[in-house]
Amino acid sequence: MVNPLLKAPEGPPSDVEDIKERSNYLRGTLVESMLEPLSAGISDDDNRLMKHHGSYLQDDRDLRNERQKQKLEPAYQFMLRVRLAGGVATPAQWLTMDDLAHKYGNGTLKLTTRETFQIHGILKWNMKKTIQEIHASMMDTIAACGDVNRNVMATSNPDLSEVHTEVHDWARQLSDHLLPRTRAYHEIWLDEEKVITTEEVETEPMYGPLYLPRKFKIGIAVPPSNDVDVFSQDLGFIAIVENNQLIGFNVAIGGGMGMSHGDTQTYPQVAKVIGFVTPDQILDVAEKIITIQRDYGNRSVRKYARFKYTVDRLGLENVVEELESRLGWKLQEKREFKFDHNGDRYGWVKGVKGKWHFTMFVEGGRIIDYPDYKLMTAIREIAKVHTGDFRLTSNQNLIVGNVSSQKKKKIEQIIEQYGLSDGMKHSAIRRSALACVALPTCGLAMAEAERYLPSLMDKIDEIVDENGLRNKEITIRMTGCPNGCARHALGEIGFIGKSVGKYNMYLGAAHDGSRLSKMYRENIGEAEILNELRVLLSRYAKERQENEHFGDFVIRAGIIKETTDGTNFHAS
Ligand code: SRM
Ligand code: SF4
Repeated sequence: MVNPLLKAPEGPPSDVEDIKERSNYLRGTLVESMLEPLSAGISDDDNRLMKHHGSYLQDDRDLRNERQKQKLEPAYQFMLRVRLAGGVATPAQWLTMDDLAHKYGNGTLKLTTRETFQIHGILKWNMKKTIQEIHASMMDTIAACGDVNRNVMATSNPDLSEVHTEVHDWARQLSDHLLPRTRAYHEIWLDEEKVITTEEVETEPMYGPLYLPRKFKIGIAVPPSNDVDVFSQDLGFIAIVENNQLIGFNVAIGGGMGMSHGDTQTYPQVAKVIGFVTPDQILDVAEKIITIQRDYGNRSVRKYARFKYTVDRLGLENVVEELESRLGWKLQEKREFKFDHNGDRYGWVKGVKGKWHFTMFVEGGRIIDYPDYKLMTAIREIAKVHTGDFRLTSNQNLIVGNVSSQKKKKIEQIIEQYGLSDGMKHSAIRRSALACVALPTCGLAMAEAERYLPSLMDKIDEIVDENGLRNKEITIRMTGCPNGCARHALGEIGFIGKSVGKYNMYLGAAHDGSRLSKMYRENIGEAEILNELRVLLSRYAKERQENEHFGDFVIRAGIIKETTDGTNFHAS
């Protein structure tokens, strides 16, 4: 039963709606575009569809001006993102990704903030081969981007291994259950023969022919770790564990990070907990929530189309009522839970069944061989002997997971030989820092993030040391634009790129990822950032209460006003 009072916003459909409608279930003219020999790029329309296949056309922005001067087309290349539910990959899959990055990409791998791999720099002519090799390694890139449910995240840190295994399995099931049903991907990239020939017979039972108004994201957290930033998800599940048994999940809806500079109708939002469900109910809950967004999301203006705006516009209670009506049953009362942090816990930890897990710090999530730190080679060496798994964390780090006691010694040797535990020598604040990709590949970046943050952190570390805060975990999040790919608004200190070298600075998010930050300074460069931090961190060192986190301190000390909800994120 659909509530007749609920309505989608009126207005003409956006251009992307039109492209999807004409695409014949995400096919468009991708086959022709990929074969077109005169350009390394593809048409705008096909690029919109390409996202649903896990890829974006990009160009190397470092080369843009020079190529323009030379009247050459931009240095087109593709970014490819893998669907990897819960971020778990086998050693063989790791080796495939490493190999593909060297053969067809820019020789590096990016571990993303949603627990998966990206390869940058793939030329059009190599895209099909790359996707086929990923497929042969039992992975795919379907729905890694686009107006569909994206990679499903799950808490990676394996201190409670048995529950984690179950939770990862639910992440996989959600990911599979919510996949688009079109065979377009298989036909275009894997040369599957087209069996269905008319649009009448091919259907998308859940999404419909227009898919969703916008991307949709799901994450599962296992308290006390909120590493997946469950409140930033369109749909978050919080595992409820009693006597070491997973009894179900609290359901949280309507989170999201993106916004646009200067448009206060766009804002980051935290998801709200609406009730509790048992494990066997989560597929149904996810599906029905997605259909609510399908039916009521804004298909006219994409920047207002995320589910968080749908929830805020319709009203949380109405959305819950609609959900229960579609489910045909009621959610149970939400259960108690407590998060401590949203970061990773580094080093070795012993899980169940005698298996060990090693979490390593990967700055900016970039797997690369630096001149004096052969990170990529080291992990390749581990993958060659490892019999457990790799877990990509939502903080862009890596866990060598499920190491048997027999293999531990060998893996420890490699870790030592290549200095993989050296990350632990960094300050806790540096280990808690995230940066999105930004320049040179991201077409939307207004400022640097991943390439710049390490040098800024060198300077912040000096301030940290001057104030005796080396072991104090404070989360820092930097993004090259307000889209928030490193979940900037949930960093105790956040930086959003405004223009080259200039950032808006945010303070006051909760250390456990439950409260958003607020803007503290606008459009400042490095000197001002460091001046501000010198004062703030010195005050924190002297005035903080026992166990008080930085994000809470700045509010108590009256330095910044608390953001109680996304709708007052912009209020000073
Ligand atoms: Fe993101 C768009 C990279 C996580 C919000 N994001 C992009 C694009 C594809 C740029 C574009 O549209 O042309 C970036 C590609 C850069 C590149 O060169 O690789 C990009 N996003 C990333 C990654 C790789 C950042 C990273 O350093 O890890 C993350 C890949 C995640 C994944 O594996 O699926 C990534 N993006 C996020 C997150 C964090 C999360 O999901 O937990 C967010 C904030 C949460 C959210 O969605 O609300 C995020 N990305 C966006 C947005 C803003 C969406 C909005 O609501 O307005 C955009 C722009 C858009 O969609 O129009 C965007
Ligand atoms: Fe690009 Fe902006 Fe996302 Fe950074 S936050 S990767 S600059 S879209």
